[in-house]
Formats: sequence, C-alpha cells, structure tokens
Amino acid sequence: MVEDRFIPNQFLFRHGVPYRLHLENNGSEMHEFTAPEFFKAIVVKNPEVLEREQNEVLLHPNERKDLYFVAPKPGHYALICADHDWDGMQGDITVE
Ligand SMILES: [Cu+2]
Repeated sequence: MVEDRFIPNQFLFRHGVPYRLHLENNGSEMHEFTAPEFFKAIVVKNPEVLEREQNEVLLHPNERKDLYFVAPKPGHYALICADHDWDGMQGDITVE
C-alpha cells in the first residue's frame, strides 16, 4: 500500500489452496486492507492479524503483516482501504 492505492489492486486465488498474503504499507499514512465479504468467506489461520470487527487488516506506515488463509469456495469480493476509498484506493479479489 502507498498513498492512495493498492499495488497490485487485483488478487486472484484458488479455492482450497492455503495462502500467505504478505501486506506492506510503504506509505506515510495508515492504510487498511478492508474486505468484509472476503473475510466472512475465508478461513483465517492467524485471526489475530485482523482488527476487532474481523473485516480488515490495518497497517501503520512501514508495517508488514501476513495473512494466512484458505478460501473454501469461489467468489468475487470488493477490496477498499476504509480511509481512502474516496480517493480511489480500491481493488478486487477473485477466488476461482
Ligand atoms: Cu489507505
């Protein structure tokens, strides 16, 4: 993440396959990987990386976090930064 976008901003995963998604905030502001429907649909192996509402991963400047998950079924999900979606900080996640 940087100001104000995800690089990349499109993600493609296969259902049933375990992933480590490595997130980096290389910007100077706080950013969030916010995807409520995605987080509802997947099984997160390290839920402590999620914020309390379990709908996002929050990263302070220069912070890195890894999300370990499996997506049990195919789907298509919206991704935003809850702070900067107004500025186009958006993407999408496809599970096939
Ligand atoms: Cu942001």
